[in-house]
Amino acid sequence: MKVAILSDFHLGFAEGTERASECFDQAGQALKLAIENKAELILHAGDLFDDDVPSQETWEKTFRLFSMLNKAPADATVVKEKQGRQEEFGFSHIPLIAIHGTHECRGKGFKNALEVLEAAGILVHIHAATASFNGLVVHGLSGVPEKKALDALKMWDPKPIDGKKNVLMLHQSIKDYLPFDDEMIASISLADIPRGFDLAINGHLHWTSQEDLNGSRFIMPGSTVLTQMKRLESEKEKGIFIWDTESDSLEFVSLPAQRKFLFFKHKLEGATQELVEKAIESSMKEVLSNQFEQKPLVKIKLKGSLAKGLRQSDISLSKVLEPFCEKAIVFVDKEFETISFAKKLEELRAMQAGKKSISAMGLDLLEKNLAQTSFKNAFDVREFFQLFAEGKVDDAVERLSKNSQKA
Ligand SMILES: [Mn+2]
Repeated sequence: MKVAILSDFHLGFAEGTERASECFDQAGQALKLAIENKAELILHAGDLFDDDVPSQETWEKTFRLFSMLNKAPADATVVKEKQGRQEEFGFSHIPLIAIHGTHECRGKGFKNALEVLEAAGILVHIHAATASFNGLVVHGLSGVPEKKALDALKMWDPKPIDGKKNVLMLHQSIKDYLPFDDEMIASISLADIPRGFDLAINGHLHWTSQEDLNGSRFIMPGSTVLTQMKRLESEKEKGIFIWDTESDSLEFVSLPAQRKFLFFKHKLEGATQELVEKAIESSMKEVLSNQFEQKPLVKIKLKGSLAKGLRQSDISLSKVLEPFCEKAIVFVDKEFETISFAKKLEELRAMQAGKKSISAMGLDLLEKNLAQTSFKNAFDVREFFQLFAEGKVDDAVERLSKNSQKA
């Protein structure tokens, strides 16, 4: 049997923007690939929706999207089993088994969006449960808060069933893929993935990956739409896996028409408006030397430091980006370490060390900042500070306006 493995459609992503149709277009391509490759079962590893409560517009497009499954008619029954209780689901089209992701998570007592799709007969939703079809057992744990994920996995303790093909399906961060260790962000490592399954599948992380864990395979289909714009996503295509359970072959098939994503990083020291513009223009020149079917998505990350006295907000991007907005969707990330900010902190620390009161520190700062302006002692700083400190803002404003009239 051929099984199509998909993840992270994020239906409803970028609603109301020029990218609104992208999640539906690319999810449609993924389902089409599943049908064209003669899959008899589709697995979805979570974040089918982008929002926990999708909008009416998203629901409408979602039902239209899944009506495509009727092109693969079937007479199939999936059996869900949770805590010894069995439930049968009949399908007149290719059956779909899904877990929910972090984006669909809702509080206790509330129905999540996948439960709605299950009630509509489109899929079978599992959480700490199994779903069986045609000799294959899917053991699924939906997305849980990362901090609790390892405990939840251990408590659930899934075991492959003898004589069947077994698949494990999760939707979590995996420590091995992250650059730092933080249990709020990931508590599960590849070493914690239960063994003995023919295939372990994970959603949540949006780039595709395939690992061999001592003979048992671990795959991440990745998302079908770009939402996070991580560098890794610019290097790997979006697509789906097709797994043949008999031959055990596994193939990644790319979506035929996906929006291209290009990532650039510039490290600038003592950056000025001019240097930033030059960096952006050089990246955009490279982008536009290629031809694209759809406007490409471009992320330009700016690192390093700003010229003395400049703040991030002093760097304006609208003018330099304007000529490109017809040809690309560009995001610029300004991650400059501001020297002045570090200096300010230093000053505060020095003042605190001198055990000045908060108001004395405030007054010193105000005087220092005013000295850098053209204020030239136009009013008595101490008097005004005192008025502000006592909350007499109206009095202060009145005096200020009198002063300026005099001037
Ligand atoms: Mn996701």
